[in-house]
Amino acid sequence: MPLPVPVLPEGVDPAWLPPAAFRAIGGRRTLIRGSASLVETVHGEVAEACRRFGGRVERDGPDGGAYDLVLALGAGGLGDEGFSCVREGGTTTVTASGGRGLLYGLFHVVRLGADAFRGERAREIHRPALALRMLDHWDNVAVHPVMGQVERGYAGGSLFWDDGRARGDLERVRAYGRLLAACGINAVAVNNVNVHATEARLLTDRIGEVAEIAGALRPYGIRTHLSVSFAAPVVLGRLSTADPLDGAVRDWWAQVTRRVYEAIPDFGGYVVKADSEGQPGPFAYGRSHADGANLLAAALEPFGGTVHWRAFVYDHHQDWRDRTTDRARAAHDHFVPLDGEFAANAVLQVKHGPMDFQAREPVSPLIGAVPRTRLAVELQATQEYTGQQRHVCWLGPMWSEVLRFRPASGATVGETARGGLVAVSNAGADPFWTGHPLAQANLYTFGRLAWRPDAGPREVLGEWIALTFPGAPARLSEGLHAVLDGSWRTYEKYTAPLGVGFMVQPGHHYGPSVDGYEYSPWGTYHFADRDGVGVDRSVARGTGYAGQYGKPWSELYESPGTCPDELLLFFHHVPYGHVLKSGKTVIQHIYDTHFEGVEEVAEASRVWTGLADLVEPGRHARVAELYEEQLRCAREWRDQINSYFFRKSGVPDARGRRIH
Ligand code: GCW
Repeated sequence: MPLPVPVLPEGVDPAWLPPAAFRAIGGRRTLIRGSASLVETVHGEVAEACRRFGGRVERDGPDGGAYDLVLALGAGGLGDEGFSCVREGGTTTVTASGGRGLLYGLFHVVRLGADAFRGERAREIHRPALALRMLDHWDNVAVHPVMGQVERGYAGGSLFWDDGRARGDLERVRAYGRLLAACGINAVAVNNVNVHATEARLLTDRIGEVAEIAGALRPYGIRTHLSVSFAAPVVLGRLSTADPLDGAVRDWWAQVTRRVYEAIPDFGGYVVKADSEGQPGPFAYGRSHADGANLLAAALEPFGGTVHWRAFVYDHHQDWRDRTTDRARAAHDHFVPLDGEFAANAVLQVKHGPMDFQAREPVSPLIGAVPRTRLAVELQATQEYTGQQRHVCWLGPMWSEVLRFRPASGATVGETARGGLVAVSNAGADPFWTGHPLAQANLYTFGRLAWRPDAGPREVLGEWIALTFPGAPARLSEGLHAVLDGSWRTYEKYTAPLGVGFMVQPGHHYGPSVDGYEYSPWGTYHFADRDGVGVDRSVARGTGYAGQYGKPWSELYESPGTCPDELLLFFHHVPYGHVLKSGKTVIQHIYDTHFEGVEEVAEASRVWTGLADLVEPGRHARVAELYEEQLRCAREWRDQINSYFFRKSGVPDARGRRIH
């Protein structure tokens, strides 16, 4: 039986799957062959498209030239997720070895649109470069007194949970799964890595609620994962210890995990934030993080599950007076000595930068430094530090730079992430899914880069535009490129300069506060004084962090003369008069970029205004309104940063602009 396409609740945006995106398929004759549960999903999609656009779909019919499109299970060797696509003699044929592959093949044809049915197409084989393409939701089940329903969520409530319980509305979850499948995502962790009391129980007596979500996501090839508390045996099991080497603790995890698999046979595994920002972990028992991860890995192993163990372990009670501790060093210091000790089904999940999802950071030196450990790279689609989905900040170029970076090991980050690519989700119950309608582009881009980390981000953005705005005239797609392509660099220009990071309002992290974290325990300092600014992380004079990289990066980052401009203040404390490679002094660079950043936002907002006749009024108005806020906030950043550094340095702007 074909699986009906989910019906979007009234008022919810179809994002990159508007009905018109299926026009080319829906008007044609399609044959579907093979049996597997996901083939029913494919059939449902094509049937719905045909219902709308007048085409025809048949199941398991005979060969023959009568079809425009054949979607067939058959050929081996393409893996569960791969597919081939060829067009000859007037028929486009997608072949896959497994149901997921066929679904991805269908969405490939959707992306091609009418081009899928023109002329001849040589056979192409598509396979994901990374087997795991995952979203981590920082969703709480119960509304948290400080963090709310979704920690760092800027898109309304949770898609899964509402004020203490699972949402009844699984149709919306199904629609979400469908969107995710269309960009290649195949795994979702449904609760926050900070596991509070209510959420801890999802693992045991509330696993049924997780099973329902898993049931809604399964037809789209998405596996469900759960964040768990390392202290669960104590908190839930009433054991006196959670010591990973204790026999009773191991038995407890084994039994609980068996019950999880009874409820969810294709369960993906656990995500764990341990000994990090107050979460419990193995340190309390004098055990290592490999001991901790291997405990859960052993429980999951009989069922083929994986534990994603986060490497975000650092001292968040640092004394700002102490210049020897460097938060940036922490993940490498903790985990490099454990290389080779993790079980085969334990994945070390590393944030892409050494600090915390800033608009600019170097690539984490841990990536490439643990060759005997399966590693997943974690990105942040939710825009905690990049404008909180009130600012346009398309992260494709940043992620692509990270994924193409070559640590000393020689392979790119994308190639090193054998354990997968993960993003903290930016989606929620908001009618546009992501709060800011243009932030949908981040979610789509993440999925496509996880499928192909070496893909060109601008091309991916082009796909998103073509799908989201079917038949967009050139003026619209050019306008969208104009406001999105450079938006990350624009954001970088008006916020913290030259890789120094933070300078945000403490707590919620929105808007500027240059010294907001300067005397705090969080380890996020810029050390500005009257002479200069930046953190000395050199080996010769500073914290030694630069030495955590292999060559050539350790040498390049070591000296201000060779360090790339955009990371200068991350690695060095330099005088305001220090001349950058660009030929400008640091202070003049700060002034110039902050004036430019605001102008660029104003220009983007003008471009958007000019697209009013080409975008539905609701979407246009929402973005226009958000541009007002972005512009206000960018001015605030410009004026606070420029005034702060003018007052510290006493150096006037060479161009005589007004600094308050
Ligand atoms: O970026 C920081 C956030 C925390 C988050 C933490 C993490 C889930 O401010 O809200 O906690 O990172 O990644 O664990």
